[in-house]
Amino acid sequence: MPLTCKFLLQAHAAAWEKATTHPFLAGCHSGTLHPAQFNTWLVQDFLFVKDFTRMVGRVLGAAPDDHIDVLLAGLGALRDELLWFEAKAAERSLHLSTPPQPTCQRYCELMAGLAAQPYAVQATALWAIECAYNQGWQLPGPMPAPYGEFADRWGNAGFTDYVGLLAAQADGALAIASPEVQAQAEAAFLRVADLEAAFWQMAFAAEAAKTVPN
Ligand code: HMH
Repeated sequence: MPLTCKFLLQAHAAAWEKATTHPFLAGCHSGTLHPAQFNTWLVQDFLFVKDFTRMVGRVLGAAPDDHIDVLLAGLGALRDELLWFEAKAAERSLHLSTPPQPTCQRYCELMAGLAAQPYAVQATALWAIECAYNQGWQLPGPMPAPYGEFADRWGNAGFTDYVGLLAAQADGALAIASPEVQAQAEAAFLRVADLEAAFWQMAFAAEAAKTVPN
C-alpha cells in the first residue's frame, strides 16, 4: 500500500493536532489575542509566504505535465496573497523588512532544502503546508473582526478544494515512489507539522513587531 496524505494525517494525529490547534488561533476566535502577538505573526508569515512562493515555483519546475495547472493556479493565488499581506501590514503600520525569527528561518531552510528531494517529497510537503493553514484557521469556528478575513483566506471553500487537489497530486506521486522516497515524504510531513506548531508559538515568544511611526 503506498503512502497517502490521508494516512499521514491519521498516523500522526497528535503531531498534526499540535500543528493546527494553538492558543494563537483560539485567541483569534475569542477575540482575546494581544494585537502585538497578531502583528508578530503577520510580519513573520509574510516573510514565510515570500519564501513559500519561491518553493512552489521550484515544485512547479519539478512537476509532471498534468500537475502544472494546479500549481500555476496556486502561484496566481500567492501573488494576490503577497499583495494582500502588504496591504494588511500597511493598515497596521508594520515594517515588513523585519529579519526573520529563528523559527521562520528554520522553516524557510526546510523549504529551500526540499529542492534537492524527489518530486513526491516536495508535493507532500506542499500539501502539508497548505493543509495546516486550511484546517488550523477553520477549526476554532467563525472568527470576529479583524480576524475573520484571515480565517477566510485559508478556510474558504476554494482554498479547501485547492488543498484537496494538492493531496491528489501528492498521492499520485507517492503511488509511484519507492519505499525510500515514501519514507522521506513521511519525514518531511513530520518536519512541517513541528514547524507549524513552532510558528504559532513564535508569536507568543517574540517581542512585539515594530511599528512605523505615523
Ligand atoms: C507558517 N504555514 C505558515 N504560513 C502560511 N501562510 C501557510 C502555512 C499557508 O500558506
